[in-house]
Amino acid sequence: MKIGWIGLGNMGIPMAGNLLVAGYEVKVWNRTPSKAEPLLAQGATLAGSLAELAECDIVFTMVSDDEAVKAVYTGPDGLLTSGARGTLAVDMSTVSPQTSRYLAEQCRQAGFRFLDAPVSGSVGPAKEGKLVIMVGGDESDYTQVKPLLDKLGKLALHLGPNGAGTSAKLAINLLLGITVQGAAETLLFARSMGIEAEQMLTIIRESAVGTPLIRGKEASILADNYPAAFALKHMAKDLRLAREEGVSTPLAESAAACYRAALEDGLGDLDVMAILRFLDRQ
Ligand code: NA7
Repeated sequence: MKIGWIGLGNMGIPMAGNLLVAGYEVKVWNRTPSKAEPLLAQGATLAGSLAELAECDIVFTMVSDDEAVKAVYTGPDGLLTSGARGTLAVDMSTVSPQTSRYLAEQCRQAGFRFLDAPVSGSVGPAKEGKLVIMVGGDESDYTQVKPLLDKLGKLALHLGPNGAGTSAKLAINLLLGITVQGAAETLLFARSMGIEAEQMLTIIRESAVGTPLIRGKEASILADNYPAAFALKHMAKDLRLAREEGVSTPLAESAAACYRAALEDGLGDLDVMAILRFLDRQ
């Protein structure tokens, strides 16, 4: 089976790498081709164009946002210009459910099949093959790709028609955004009353609200250093997309505004936990 992989950012590199480790033949494409180097060293081959990848049996896409994914599929030199027939395209990017349904229709018209299959989990779980994968689309397409999803994640769930995967992803990331901001506010609140971060992190870790998420951020918080495992700009995007779906709950509104302000303050390329630095500045 020939596998194509489009998008070699923080997530795409370790995920495509896991397919190589599992023994699959993987051909890759990235807008900035130099980012493919680590995968070429692992045995991947580099595609000269997006259209070349349509000859693969399954093509994964893992790019930033709605604009990027539309450029890759329906842009002037995009995947769908190739005229290939029957290729299964699996979009693992986080985009709006509306965009997933649009891409599914564009794929259908071009003779491709399409699944939306975004993931929960950042760079660590991506490297370890422990992502949670939420899938929308035809069940038979899901069944075909499931063995590969099992190399990328610890759990893959088929949730319904196209758009169901991205809908579930926006929901889980709403909880992620609220949890991270909640932890940041808790630490600042504690500090204002003389409880230092190290002590408060210990209390959170040992309490019922301690989560692997916050545990994984402890070193960053204590060092005030936020290399992106999941970039803040993506969190701001996901909360914006949730609102565009008509979700309007009190915490969703508040978190969307807060992450947007942090993005405008220049923190977008840092990890989502940098919301702490933003709130501290306020
Ligand atoms: P990154 O590390 O920001 O990587 C984004 C990728 O998307 C990277 O390969 C980019 O190529 C690519 N990209 C961005 N815009 C375009 C356009 N217009 N055309 C083609 N390719 C593009 O994101 P992550 O890997 O952390 O996350 C990926 C998704 O998972 C995202 O939806 C998250 O919300 C969850 P570049 O290397 O810049 O040329």
